[in-house]
Amino acid sequence: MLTNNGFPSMSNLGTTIDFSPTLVNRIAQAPSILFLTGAGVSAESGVATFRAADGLWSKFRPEELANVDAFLANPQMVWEWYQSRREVVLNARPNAGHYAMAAFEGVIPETTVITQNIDGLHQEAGSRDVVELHGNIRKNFCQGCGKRYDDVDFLTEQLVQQCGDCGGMIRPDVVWFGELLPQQAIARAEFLARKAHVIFSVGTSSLVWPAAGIPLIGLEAGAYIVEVNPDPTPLTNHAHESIRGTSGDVLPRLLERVVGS
Ligand code: BJW
Ligand code: ZN
Repeated sequence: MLTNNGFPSMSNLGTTIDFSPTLVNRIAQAPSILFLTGAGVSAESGVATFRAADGLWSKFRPEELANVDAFLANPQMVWEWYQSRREVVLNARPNAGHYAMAAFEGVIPETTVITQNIDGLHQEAGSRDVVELHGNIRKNFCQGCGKRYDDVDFLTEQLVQQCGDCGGMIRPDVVWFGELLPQQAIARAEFLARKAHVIFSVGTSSLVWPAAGIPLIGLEAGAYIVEVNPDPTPLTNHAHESIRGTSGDVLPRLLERVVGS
């Protein structure tokens, strides 16, 4: 039984999932696997997703909040929105899905997590190799001169902060629509996708690019593509397998199945 790394004992799990032998064998023999994750992975930690009926974008329009023009036009509004989300993230804890992905490292040492999430929960769960495509809400930088403010805790600041060097506005270190992804992160993600033997797309709607293209790059290079999501996405028709369920439910069971194989 696997109870290391903090994720729950499998003995209490209810109905079984019949994972395909092909999938189990592929994972057991894979020199490297890759998890591409999205907001759904943190849903079971209480962090809202974006595009669900009750998700963030149902209450707030992305074009008003998640792009640089919105920030320049109304910095205070955007700052407050991120402050409220920071509070949620800092109070959230990793869930069984995060812990299972971290524990896969004990089975396949070359396990990488490429995440669109900005909450840092994969690292908190113990994943050692995490590539953040869309930044990290815990960090900040100056919109004017780029100076980093990573170690400054702005959590209690209600007003948008100004840079001590240039007087510019300080913003969260997240990637907004129309902005380039951190070049090193996307380059490494594409490199890893080309060499991974199994790629999991977990908890993402596969709508936002270039992240949505990562499994497709892997597919072209010969990887076995597996989607874990309660709902279909544009990736579904390209994936070798789609497992309909939540990451916190499916991934610990899959890990146990692979370890027991
Ligand atoms: C569960 C679950 C459970 C629920 N378990 N699952 C090519 C074609 C078309 C457009 C473009 C393109 N290339 C670039 C673009 C433009 C744009 C884009 O993709 N637009 C599309 C939306 C049309 N991309 C960009 O602008 C990117 N920049 C860029 O490409 O620069 C160069 C360029 C610029 C302009 C033109 C061309 C090139 C930047 C993208 C930045 C995205 N930023 C955000 C906000 C981050 C900050 C913040 O948090 O506020 O990132 S948007 C938002 O979406 C966030 C997420 O990371 C991202 C993805 O969302 P995700 O994670 O998939 O969440 P949801 O809510 O959509 O889905 C959750 C899923 O989980 C669902 O499927 C559920 O079913 C499932 N689920 N519970 C498992 N328990
Ligand atoms: Zn500055």
